[in-house]
Amino acid sequence: MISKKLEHAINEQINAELFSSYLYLSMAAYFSSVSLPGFASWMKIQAEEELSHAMKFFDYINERGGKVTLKDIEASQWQWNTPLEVFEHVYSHEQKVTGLINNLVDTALQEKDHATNNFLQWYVAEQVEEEASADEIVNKIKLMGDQGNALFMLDQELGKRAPAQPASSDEE
Ligand code: OFO
Repeated sequence: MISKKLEHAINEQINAELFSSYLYLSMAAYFSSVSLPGFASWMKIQAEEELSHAMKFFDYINERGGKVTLKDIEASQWQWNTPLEVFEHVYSHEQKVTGLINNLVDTALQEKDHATNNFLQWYVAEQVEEEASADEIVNKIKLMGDQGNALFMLDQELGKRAPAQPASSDEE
């Protein structure tokens, strides 16, 4: 059975993952509004991935005999000025999430809950990927510029992203 302290901390993280999903969906809406369907599709897939991260925590709490409690999700920013600004926001947001996951690992270790520590390692690895992919896109936009042909090509490239795979428990 999971401790009350960890149950509370993971419930907070479910909220943070749902907020990430909400934020990326808002970015998708922004890209649609400025006629960049490839960027919008990339963000929609990212929003789905975040939802699957929340669900993986949801299932874990239940599996460990805890109780999921869902709270209000903070409203997301909805306006940005350029694609570069959006992806810099994604990168800094992911760095923040990495900090939250690291705090969860610290709590699991303090509680001597090795099963939860083991479960959280999937998220530790995932955050490395999430930061790297956001950083890569930031650098590409900086290199190519976010105007005219370069923007069109980037939009085509991001539109090729394959749909999110569910973050199921058997991936661990
Ligand atoms: Fe859930 O990984 Fe991004 O935030």
